[in-house]
Amino acid sequence: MNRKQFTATLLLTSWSLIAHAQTKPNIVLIYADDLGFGDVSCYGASKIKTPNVDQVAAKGVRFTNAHASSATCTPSRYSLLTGQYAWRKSGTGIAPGDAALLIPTHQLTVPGVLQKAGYKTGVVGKWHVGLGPKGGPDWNGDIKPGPREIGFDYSFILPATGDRVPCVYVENHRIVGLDPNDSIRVSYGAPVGNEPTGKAHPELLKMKFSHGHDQTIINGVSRIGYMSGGQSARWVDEEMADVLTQKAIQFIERRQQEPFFLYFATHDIHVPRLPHSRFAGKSGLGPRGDAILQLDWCVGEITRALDRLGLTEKTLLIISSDNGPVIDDGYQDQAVDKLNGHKPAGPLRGGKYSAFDAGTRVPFIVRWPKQVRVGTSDALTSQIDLLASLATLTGQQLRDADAPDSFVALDALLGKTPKGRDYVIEQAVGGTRSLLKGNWKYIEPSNGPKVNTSTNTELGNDPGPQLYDLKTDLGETRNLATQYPQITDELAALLKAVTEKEKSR
Ligand code: NG6
Ligand code: CA
Repeated sequence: MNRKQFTATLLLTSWSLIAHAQTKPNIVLIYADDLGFGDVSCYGASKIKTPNVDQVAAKGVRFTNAHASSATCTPSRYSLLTGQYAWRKSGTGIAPGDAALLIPTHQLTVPGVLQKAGYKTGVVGKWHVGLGPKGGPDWNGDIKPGPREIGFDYSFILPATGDRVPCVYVENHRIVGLDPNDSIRVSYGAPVGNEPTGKAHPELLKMKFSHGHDQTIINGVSRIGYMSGGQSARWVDEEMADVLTQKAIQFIERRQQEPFFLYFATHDIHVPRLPHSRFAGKSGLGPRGDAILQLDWCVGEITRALDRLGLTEKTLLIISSDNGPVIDDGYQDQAVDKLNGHKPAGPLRGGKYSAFDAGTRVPFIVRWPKQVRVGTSDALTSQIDLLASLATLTGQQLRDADAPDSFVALDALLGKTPKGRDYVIEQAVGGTRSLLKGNWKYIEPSNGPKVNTSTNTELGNDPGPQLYDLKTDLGETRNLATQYPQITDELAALLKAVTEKEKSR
């Protein structure tokens, strides 16, 4: 090879390396649980500091109008993973801990499409979209189908939530640390075994329940559901963030040579809020604030690991939340008393469960050094678009039936255009839907309760249609439906049209 040829080869190689780095970045999605629009300092929280999240935002795009698909966990995660509105599929409401896998194994998913693009894919953390066949999984045997059957090469998960049994980790197909001589039983119906419940033995609790959460006591905390056995496999809530973060970093370390996708679904800041003693008492806002500090630490551990491995520039990092904030979600953890002026929802109305915007408008940050336009974006965006967008980013074509409600929003996600989706549909608990378009928000009529009296959340239900101008009234205080009947009807018709078709893409 002469010098000219050598230079040409060198140029070509470095060009293709750059091109490769551009099209096949690693993708890390840190998906917090119940983190509100106002819960982190880069979104305006002043009573709590989240330096690690803020640092990601400072080098990325921070979205002010980004939405989870639903105001609760299961439907949000279902939609994020499949690119299909959860309300198109029955049984996707908040799932019990023994629900069967909600995602059919033939359906295209975010990890599935990335697998096709040559990625190694992993999920670490909260799952909550069901496991096993109809009737639920065999907890003592191979737990499948699950993450591995819908596109993840590796999984280390909490089957449902921190407050639901079984309180064990599942790695790939098996419960971690399960002693075959101490088989585990799980029930969401009649009690199983004879372990104490919170209801019968509140004196045994280290954190008392405020509503629900009065069944089997695990690690001093009573849960939703009954379980017995599996003693050696039970998690310790205070160690959970450490365990999950370590597994997430191990996944990154092992897969660093190939493009990887990591879905790191933290337990924080969901109940029960029992952060490690390193964080307990540190925020001054009680365990809810301490859990935010712990979440921020997790984010820092991931970004430091990416730095250490030289992967930061090759990694598209997303931080978001599955639904908005709730203060008392079933345990007496001082969250209400110690709020100290902190506003978990920021300027928004409602919260987790709600049709008002705090239910689904969540922090959403995208960092990809040298590829994103750093700054703030007001583009209307939805987590449901991740599937089509990441497919496009990695050169994958979708078939007609795939990801029926997922649009390619790559330029918006990278902060390159302020133009986002034309409209966004959100779903509250109980099914009430809203539609956002431009500055308007329409909430469909519903006879559901106005307030969840246990959590003290305004649910946004009303028997008549609601219309808000979010540009002048972000807090949704003035219903303009009677003043603007034509706009109300237009948005209602659009929602109806999207509902009647099988897909919106
Ligand atoms: C509710 C639970 C709440 C929480 C929620 C699911 C009661 C009284 N409340 O039913 O504590 O677990 O479900 O939260 O049981 S989510 O973030 O996973 O959607
Ligand atoms: Ca949640």
